[in-house]
Amino acid sequence: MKIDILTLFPNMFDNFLTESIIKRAINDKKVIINIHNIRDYSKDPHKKVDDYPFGGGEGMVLMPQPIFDAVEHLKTPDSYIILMTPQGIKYNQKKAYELKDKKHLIIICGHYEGFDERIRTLADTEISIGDYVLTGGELASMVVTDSVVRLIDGVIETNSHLKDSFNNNLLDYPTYTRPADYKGLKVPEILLSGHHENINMWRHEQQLKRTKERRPDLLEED
Ligand code: 6GU
Repeated sequence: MKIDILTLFPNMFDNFLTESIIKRAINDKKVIINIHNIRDYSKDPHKKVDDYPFGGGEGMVLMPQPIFDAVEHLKTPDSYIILMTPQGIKYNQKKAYELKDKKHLIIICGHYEGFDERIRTLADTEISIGDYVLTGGELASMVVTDSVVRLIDGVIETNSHLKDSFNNNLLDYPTYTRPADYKGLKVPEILLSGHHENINMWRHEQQLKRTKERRPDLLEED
């Protein structure tokens, strides 16, 4: 998979790309991630990327030209174009699985107070990562990228993500490691029993219990 990210703040991605699982996935050639500075595509002599809103109002608006040109430059028949915006469809694990099967993602990060409405016509989908406002789409694009890359075959053990919270709309079961008794806080007896069938049943019960208590909304989703 290839992921091209369009941003006004490319440095925000430095640590994201050079640590942990994402770094390994890139080194192992499971994914190519390119960060593009939207400003590099500006045709303005001063590399301007935003302007005042028609009709007046607060703040500056991202102009269409740099983004249209960047997308035109990067787009292929395999591209799936995502616009990060708080007005998008709320992101979840199901959407992550859908995106994992795309060959090429182009992710556009909105910034400042907004972007020219015509930029929307470029996008196949608009994604928000939740009901709160960020200063820009950069962190949101990293959230989406991280959640998709870890699902790519061979990036982490498949068994590991099949048991994740939100597969089958259930939260994770509790896990423990040594010691079996820490300051009087004891590991449930059943996990020390070595009886794998019972342990699996217990874990499934715990998932249901937790989900009912903490996220009953998940049990109503399809
Ligand atoms: Cl994608 N962008 C911004 N600016 N804020 C957000 C968001 C995106 N998702 C949730 N809040």
